[in-house]
This record gives sequence, C-alpha cells and structure tokens, in this order.
Amino acid sequence: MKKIALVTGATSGIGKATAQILARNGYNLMITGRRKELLEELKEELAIKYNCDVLALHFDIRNRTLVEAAIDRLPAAWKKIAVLVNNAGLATGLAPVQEGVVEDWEQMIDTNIKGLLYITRKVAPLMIEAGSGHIVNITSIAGKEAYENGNVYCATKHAIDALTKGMRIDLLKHRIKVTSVAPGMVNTEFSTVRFKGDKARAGQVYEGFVPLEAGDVAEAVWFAVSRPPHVNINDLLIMPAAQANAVIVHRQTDH
Ligand code: NDP
Ligand code: 8X3
Repeated sequence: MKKIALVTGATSGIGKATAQILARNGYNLMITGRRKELLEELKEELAIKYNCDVLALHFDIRNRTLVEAAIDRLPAAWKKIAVLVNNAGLATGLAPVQEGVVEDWEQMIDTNIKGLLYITRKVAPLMIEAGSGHIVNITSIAGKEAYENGNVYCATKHAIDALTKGMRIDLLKHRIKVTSVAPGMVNTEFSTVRFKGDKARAGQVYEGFVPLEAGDVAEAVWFAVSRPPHVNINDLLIMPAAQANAVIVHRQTDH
C-alpha cells in the first residue's frame, strides 16, 4: 500500500512541485489550498501521471474550524499520514516597521505561524497513534536572517525555525522526524503575492541571476523524506548559487 503525504499550499510553487515529486516516488497525496480549481487540476494531473490516489482539501489554513473539520472528516485510511509538508505561506508587503500595514502583518502571522500550528496540532496525534511520521516545515533564509523591510515576514519564518526545533524535541519519543527546509529566492508566485499582483515588480526580484525553481526545493524535501528510518535531516538551507545570504545577490549587471 502506498504511503500518504499531506502537502499544504499545493496550488502553486514549492507545494505543487513537492506534491509532484512525492507522487512520482510512490505516495498518495493530500493537497490543500484556497484555490479550488487549481487543486482539482493538480489532483487530475497526479492521478493520471503517477497513478496515485489524491484527496483535494479546500480550505483557508487561517480558519481553525475548517482545518480541524478537514482532518476530522478524513476517511480512516487517509488518516494514516506518513509525511506532512507544512508549506502554505506567504509574504504580504515589504515596508519598514513604522509604515507596516497591520492587515498584512496579521495575514502573515495567521497563515505562516498559526495555520502551520493548526494543521500540525491535528496531524501530529495521528502520527503518534501510527507510531511514526515525518514533518517537513518550509522555512526560509528569512528565518535565519532579517532583512530590510522584511520585519514581520522574517519574524514568522524565525518562529517556524523555533517551532521546528521545539516540535523535534516534543515528537522525538514518538519516532516522528522533524525537518526544516529553508530556501533562498525561489521563482514562484511568492513575489507576485508579496507585491499584491504587481507582476512587473515581482519580476524585478529575479532579474539578472538564476533563482531557484520550485522543483529545486522539492528535491531537497524529497532528499529529507527519503532518508532511511535512522537518519533525520534537521535543517537544509538551499540557495541560488548567485545568492550569498538574505540580501547579497550577484546579478549580471553587478561587477
Ligand atoms: P506560492 O505563492 O507560489 O505558493 C504559496 C502556497 O501557499 C499556495 O499554494 C497558496 O495557495 C498557499 N497559501 C497561501 N495562503 C494560504 C491560506 N491562507 N490558506 C491556504 N493556503 C494558502 O509561493 P511559494 O511556493 O514560494 O511559497 C511556499 C512556501 O515557501 C511559503 O511558506 C514561503 O514562505 C516559502 N518560501 C518561499 C521562498 C521564495 O522565494 N519563493 C523562499 C523561502 C521560503 P492558495 O493561494 O491557493 O491558497
Ligand atoms: C522568501 C525568500 O528572501 O524573499 O522566504 O524572503 S526572501
């Protein structure tokens, strides 16, 4: 029987690529996100290409009632979740703290921290019951360094870094592995979302160098997930070759 993986935020970018690589490697998939039609498209693609079972769970991860109901209502066979990839997340806005938009802050905190906690709170007991599991949290270089105007987004990713460490301690005796995968700049919908649909501004973020693709990060997730039972990858920091840290990027126009 195929193992089950649950990937949050699978309608685009890193989550979608992670769902694809897990399906390709023999998992049945649970995929989540707010955009129902994109979930249905991916469900069909995975089922046809990889001959796997796919359950599309359509909810806003900020809504605790919906998250809890989605997991509670799973058929028993789907509750045997071997891998949870906590990927759903976003940055909204890029502004100095004194000019920050409070609604943006709340959206990032509610999605990146509270949403991740809501789903983990429901899935971890199922893994404990099963006697094993693996949770992969998608953090960021922004969870290791703060950068100008990134204040609250960086804080949410630092929080996930701390949560990863705490979860690893709490779940150790239950044989549940906990991994953080922290990418640098990845060309997904991330910057378009950050700049609220301004694709021209988003495009500038990735100009003059080769950023990571979502698939590069998905391969790192797969590397962690596919280690033998006695090995845990605690942290993976994966950067574009042209990016040295959160802010220093060598662009072709640089000398
Ligand atoms: P995308 O914008 O392409 O994907 C984000 C995913 O998160 C979408 O599937 C989106 O689904 C989902 N999501 C966002 N808000 C919610 C919500 N309220 N409820 C449910 N799902 C939600 O960006 P990425 O793939 O780049 O981002 C994935 C993760 O990687 C994020 O946690 C991000 O912080 C992190 N990351 C990204 C980096 C980058 O440079 N791109 C670098 C480092 C980390 P939908 O809109 O359908 O709800
Ligand atoms: C996303 C990467 O550097 O834009 O987490 O914050 S960055």
